[in-house]
Amino acid sequence: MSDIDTLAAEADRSIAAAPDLMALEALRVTLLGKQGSISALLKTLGAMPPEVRQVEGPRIHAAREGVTAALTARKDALEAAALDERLATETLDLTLPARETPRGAIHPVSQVMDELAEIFADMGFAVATGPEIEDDWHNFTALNMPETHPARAMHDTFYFPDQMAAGGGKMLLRTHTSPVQIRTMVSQGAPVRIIAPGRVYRSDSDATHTPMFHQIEGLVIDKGIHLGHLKWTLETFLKAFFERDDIVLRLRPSYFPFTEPSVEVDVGWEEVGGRRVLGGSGDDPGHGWMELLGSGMVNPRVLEFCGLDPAEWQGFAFGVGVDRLAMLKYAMDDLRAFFDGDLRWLRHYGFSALDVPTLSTGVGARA
Ligand code: 2NL
Repeated sequence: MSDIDTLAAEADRSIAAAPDLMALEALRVTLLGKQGSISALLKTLGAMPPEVRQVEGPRIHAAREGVTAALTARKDALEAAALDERLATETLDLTLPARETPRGAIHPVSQVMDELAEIFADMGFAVATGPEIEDDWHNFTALNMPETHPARAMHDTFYFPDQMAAGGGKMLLRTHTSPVQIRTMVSQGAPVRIIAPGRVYRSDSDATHTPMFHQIEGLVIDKGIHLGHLKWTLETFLKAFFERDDIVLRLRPSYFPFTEPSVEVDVGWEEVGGRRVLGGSGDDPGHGWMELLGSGMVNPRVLEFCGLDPAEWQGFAFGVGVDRLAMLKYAMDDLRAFFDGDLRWLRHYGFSALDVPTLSTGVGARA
């Protein structure tokens, strides 16, 4: 056997015996590297007489190809074995519970918004949203508040000094979510049954007012709608929200430019353990009334602004502060803490992501 055959046979033996990829790579360098033994054989070709080279050349090249193929085959085998071993040892038990409990908390305002959506969805209302930057037509004019209307001043509006709407009107931060309902009536016509929850802005800041707060408005437009529908809807909503069947409403005449007649809604409260809790008639001894909502029958002029014929369509609307509802339901006494972003407050008053409000468990249930 020539030295080529010996070298090739030895190489095959050590390649087959290489225990791991690192040993195999070391072998590759020893055989095929610049200083490798096969490379050394190749270098001898130059000094050979042509007739010898014609015989030895193909043998050396064949040996190199054989070694290369053996290296590749052993590499594939070692890698397959390593994968098999990982697959056998690295098992995942998908039935194990999460190791970490979820961090973070749902803000009470978000939780209450979800509760409201759930309650009104059950009564057939859809949730509508719209822009927080509005023009004065959608925020005021269409709501029967012309340029000179004193209620415009009452709303303490944040105007954008340099922006004008397409029609030449002023741009502003919406002062209520009514423009969402205006947009819905204009674009979809009647009938309508929506709630519009969201952020609203008024230039007002003290212990009980923040310049940004949350409001939810409701709007129903259909044929033959009257105050009875309004009262039933608000009563059903408040009973579901406060999870008490003895919620008593008192409707008082009021004034809003966008409703006629306008109705302010008070809810009876009683004192329990030094705290005012909603429930019972406010006229009973030890009880009182708390103003909670504004509402009314949609002013025919508003319907006309939206392209609806008031002879055909009627409706009711209401508006209520979400932050206020959250404070009442979850016994929080400081509105400003809502927007401080204090994690200690949020851990105390926040909700688990698992506390999804559903009517079947009661919208206020904590998991
Ligand atoms: C309040 C009063 C209210 C409305 C909002 C409304 C919307 C349209 C038409 C007519 Cl599109 N009305 N919304 C009606 C009455 C009262 O909110 O005191 N909110 C906190």
